[in-house]
This record gives sequence, C-alpha cells and structure tokens, in this order.
Amino acid sequence: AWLRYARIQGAKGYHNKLPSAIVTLNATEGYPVYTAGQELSQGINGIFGKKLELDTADARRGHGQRPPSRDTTATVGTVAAYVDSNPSAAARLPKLIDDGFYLSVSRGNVLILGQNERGALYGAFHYLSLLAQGNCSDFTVTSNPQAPIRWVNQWDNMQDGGTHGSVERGYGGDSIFFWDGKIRDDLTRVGQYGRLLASIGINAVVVNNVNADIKTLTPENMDGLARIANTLRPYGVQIGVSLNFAAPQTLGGLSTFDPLDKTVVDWWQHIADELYKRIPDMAGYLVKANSEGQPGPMTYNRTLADGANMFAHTLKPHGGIILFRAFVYDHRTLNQTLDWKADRANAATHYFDGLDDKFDDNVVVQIKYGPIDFQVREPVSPLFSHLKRTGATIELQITQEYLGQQAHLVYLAPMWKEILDFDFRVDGKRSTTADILSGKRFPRKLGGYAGVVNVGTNTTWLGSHLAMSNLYAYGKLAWDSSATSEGLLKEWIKLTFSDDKKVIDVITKMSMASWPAYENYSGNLGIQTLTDILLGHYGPNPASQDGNPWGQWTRADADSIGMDRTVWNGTGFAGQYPPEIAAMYEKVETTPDNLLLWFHHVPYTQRLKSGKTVIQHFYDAHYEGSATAQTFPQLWRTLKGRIDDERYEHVLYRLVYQAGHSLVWRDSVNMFYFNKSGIADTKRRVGNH
Ligand code: GCW
Repeated sequence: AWLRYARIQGAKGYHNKLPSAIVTLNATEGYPVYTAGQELSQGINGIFGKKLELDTADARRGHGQRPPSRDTTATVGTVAAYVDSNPSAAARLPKLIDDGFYLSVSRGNVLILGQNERGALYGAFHYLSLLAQGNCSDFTVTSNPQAPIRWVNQWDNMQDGGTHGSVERGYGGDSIFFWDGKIRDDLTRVGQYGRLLASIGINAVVVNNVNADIKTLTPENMDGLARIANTLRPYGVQIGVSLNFAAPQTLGGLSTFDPLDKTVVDWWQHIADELYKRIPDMAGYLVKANSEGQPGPMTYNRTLADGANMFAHTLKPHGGIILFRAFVYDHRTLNQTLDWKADRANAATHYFDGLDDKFDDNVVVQIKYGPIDFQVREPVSPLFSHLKRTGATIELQITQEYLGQQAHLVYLAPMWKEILDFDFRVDGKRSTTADILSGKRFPRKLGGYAGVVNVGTNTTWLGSHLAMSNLYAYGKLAWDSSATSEGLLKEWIKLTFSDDKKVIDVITKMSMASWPAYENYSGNLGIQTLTDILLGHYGPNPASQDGNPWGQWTRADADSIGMDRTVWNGTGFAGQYPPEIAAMYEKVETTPDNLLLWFHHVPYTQRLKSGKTVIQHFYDAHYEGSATAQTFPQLWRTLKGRIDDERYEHVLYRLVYQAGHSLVWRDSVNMFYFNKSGIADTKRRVGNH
C-alpha cells in the first residue's frame, strides 16, 4: 500500500539532512513508542538507504544528551516522558489533546512528541510520509485529531457455512481474523493491517460483522480476541467487538434477552468483565439491533436507548464505549410499494427521535451517511441534526458495496467531502456534518468516524490497488476533514506508486472523474444506484428497484418516476430536516437536480434546472458517464513502464473491464426507461430508429 518506503531518486543527496540516530523515550516493546522507533529506522533505511543507530534509552538520558559520535538525532516519545527529562521545555510545547502530536525538524534534529504513545507513533508516520515524498525541509507542526473516534469496522464472519471466515460485502478475499469459527493462528496479516491503520490515524477496529455470530463470545474465542488485541497494540489500534443482542438466550441459555431483565444484565456484565480481563484496553462494542432480522430491545417493547444503555452500563467500569447503530428498520414490514407514504428513509430518525437525552454518556449513535444505504448519491441523514446531546459517528463505506465492488474505480473522497461539508442550518446556524461529529457544533465529548473497510487476505487488501486511495483518504479525513480530496489523492499516489509527474497526473485525472462517471452511468438525479437489489448489489437492474421488500424504491411507471418524500404530498421525509433545509427539499424548484428524484415524483418530461428533461438527462448522463470510463484504460496505458508490470497489469485488467461494464450499465438503464416511458432519445441513440 502506501507504506512501501521505496527508495527515492537521489537518495544519497538527502543524507546530511537526516538524523544520524534515533532515540526512543521510555519505549516498551509491544507499545507504540517502541514501534515508532522501529518504523523510523526501517523507513529511513528504505527511503534513503541510511541505516540509523536505534537507541532505546530511557527518558532520564533524554534529548540533547547525545553521545558525541552522533551529530543529529530523531527523538520520539510522549510529552510526559520528554518533559520529565527536560522540565524547562514544558512551557515551549504546544497544547495537545489525546492522540495529537508535535513534530519539529531542524537541520536533521527531529523531535516527535505525542500526547500519548499513539500520538508519538502518528507523528513518526507523518514525518516518514513527508520524507517518502522527498520533503526534508525544516518545519514544525502541531496536529490534533478533530474527533476521538476514528474507527474502522470489518464485517468479517467467523464461519460461513463451511470452514471459511468470509467477509460480508468484502471483495478482497477471506477474513484476516477468522477461520473455521475461530481466530486464526497466524495473525501476521492483522499486524500489517494495524500498521496501515495507524499510519492514517485510525485508533480502533471492530473485528467481526455487525450481523454478529454468538460464537465470538465463547471463552476460547475471547482468548483469540485477546491475541488479536495483542497483535494490534503495538500500533495503538484498539479492538472493538460486535454483539448479537440475543446472545444471553442463544449462547447463555437464559430464557430471555430482555435488556431490563436482571439475569440478562448480569450475563452481559460477566461478558464485559471476561473480555476486559483479557483485553484491558478494549475500545468497546458495536451493536446492530432490530434491523434486517437482527434481535434487539424492541423485541421486548423496550426502547433502543434501553438496549444501548444496558451495554453502556457494563462497559462503564472498564472505560469502554458502545457504538449503537442507527441503521434500524424492519424489512419485513416494508413490502408495501403501493403505500405512497411508506418509506424506509424515515426509519432511523423515526426510531431515534425523542431519545436524545436518554442515552448514557458512553453511548454513541452510529449513523450511515445517507438515510437508505450507501447509495451513489443520498442526502445526508437528517438524524445528525437531531442528536444534540448524544455523540454521533458517521458510518462511511470504504468497501464499494453498491459502487462497483472494487471492479470499478470510484474514488470516494469527493463524495465524503460533500457529506461532511453539508450544512444542516440547525437553529438557523451553520451546522456542518463535520462540526456535529467533532462536537464543535453541539458540545459533546464523544463522536467521530466509522468506516466499513472489509479488507481481506488478498495481497492488494481490498481486491484492487486503486481502491486503496479510499482507505487512505478515509483515515486522513477522519483526522482532519478540511483536507482536500485531490490533495489526499496526490499524496497517496506519490507514496503508493511514484512521484513521476505523469503518474500523478493520470491517476489523479481518472480518480477525480470516477465518482461523477459512476453516478452518471448507474443511477443519477438521486434515483439511487439502480443496481441489482436482490442479488449482491452488483450490476444494473433498474427493474429490481420496485416491489422489493428492502424499501429501496423508485416508483417508476410509464409516465413518471421518483419517490415523493415531501411533507405536503409524500412520505414526509423532507420534514425530518431543520426548517431551512426542509423547505429547500420540499419544492421541486429548490431541490438540487442531483437529488430531484430522491425527493420528488415527477413526469419523465419534467424540466431540470439544466433545461433538459429528466428522461433526456438519463440518456445523456449514461452516455457521458460510460464515455468517461472508456478513457480510463487509454489513460492508464500511457503509464506503461512507469509502474511495475505487476500492478500495471492488475489495474489495467480492471479498467478494461470497467469500461466494458459501463456500457452494459448504460444500455440496460437507458433501454429500461425507454421501454417504460416510450420517449425517444433526442439524439437517437436509445431504442430502434
Ligand atoms: O448495506 C447493507 C448490506 C448488508 C449489511 C447491512 C448493514 C452487514 O447489504 O450486508 O449487513 O447493510 O449495514 O447492517
């Protein structure tokens, strides 16, 4: 991935700008400061071919007391360890928060200090990232994360029918954590994943699927989870565990899993105690309840808050937190396409409304970015604007479930940026999603980011080299959402491939064009991705978008299309936003074209702001999007010889496939709506002429 530490051009010329030795302060093997020392040594050797002496001196010798043979030093440790040996430095150091770091480079003398050990490691990775991009200049930087929760979720199954540890919606091979219902013996790959995650500021990983297997909690598997935690601890990555709400009954043999029943509470307390006995620094839990057939508190007529608080209570003595998912809906009650008011999009806000002051302070509500499900374009979930007292995390998807499953290049940072920059105008004041998550808009201690990543055993991690830009950008945006998507992309290209200008230009061009292209050749104007909703969420199938039990509908008929989500005549969803935004989405005239069919049911002949009709926009967009995808293989071919053959061929294969598949998308979607509406394409490309 991006941690190759590949030798840069003219490496020798940089040697006098680099430190000659590394000093770690209070380093203990198995913890991040120790790792930082190893990483600096490995990185500088890789990038420049300079072998540094690594001194794991304790803090008392400290910075500035170098043996005479060394002229310059890279010192890395926590602020506390540094100040311990240099009390006078305390006043000079900037204010850091948890996980934050201070980094100063001055003529080869480097000081890397973290507020905690993890922060020190982040500082080391930051320094190495600059070096790997050929930047050895003097500078000082103080960096604090915008939010404390920067997690990834893996949807890994412990067992999948037979012996596998598969990954739900994973396209990069089997689970790196599980095999045959147990934790793998060899966790080498887990350590490497931890290293990748730490290098982009991620501080926890939930290792098992939210559709949780009760076997996760057997004593043997809890021992295994502890081995995973031990493997990730050197990188400052904590683990979290997904729970199955019914486990007290199905695993524990109790007669109930009612969250207010004392035997149930005691059972969960015992589980928490057993987990923390083995993993004292466990991050906490992730829970999917009362959704898609999963059990939950509503089974017993209890509220979602009753359910979340039960776990919160058992975690409290151990300092853990619970991420409780807002993805709550009952697909069994949604088989009602004919009911004009039925709308799955309403579910999350509907279920959580009125609970804002009911959650314990270690509960965080985890909300998917859109009200439906990781579509190519959705309005931002209104629930973010309803939780003023309860912390929230946004759930983003790095794995491209609806977005081409890594067989299509779709760089997602531009989409995430739009979501994070969206202004809800709560109480008439600027209230961006990012400011809500960070606790800047409403004062809250906890909040942040959760990304569904789903790496697997494939050597590319995600199944495609180019898809890794999404993981890189996710971590960086979780740390600082003001970073630009193009800037992050360029950084990633330099670290992953090369600083050859041509390579940077080509990959940037393709990647930045990729989300708009995918939106154009899949589902545009806010109609959803138009993928096959029943079979794996891959490839075009507009016909599957109505009459399905999943509540992902388009209500397309011979004359008109779109979900009427207005208050005056539709499902009322628009009314879940604060007044200014609700008013904007309520009317066709003020709804942006790219969400028109999300909020309104209109004739195919409806004029857009662009002047085109809806149906002509469909035809044109599908031609434009697939035409863009046709350029990708051509562009990539110009890089032959500038990228190693293995990665060149791997990527080319996928881009050629994408170019072809985009035509399949174009023609299926266009023909489908042509057949439905009978309206000719003014450019005479669609249908028989
Ligand atoms: O997007 C849907 C997926 C399911 C997933 C579910 C969820 C883990 O298709 O595979 O289940 O959402 O997020 O819970």
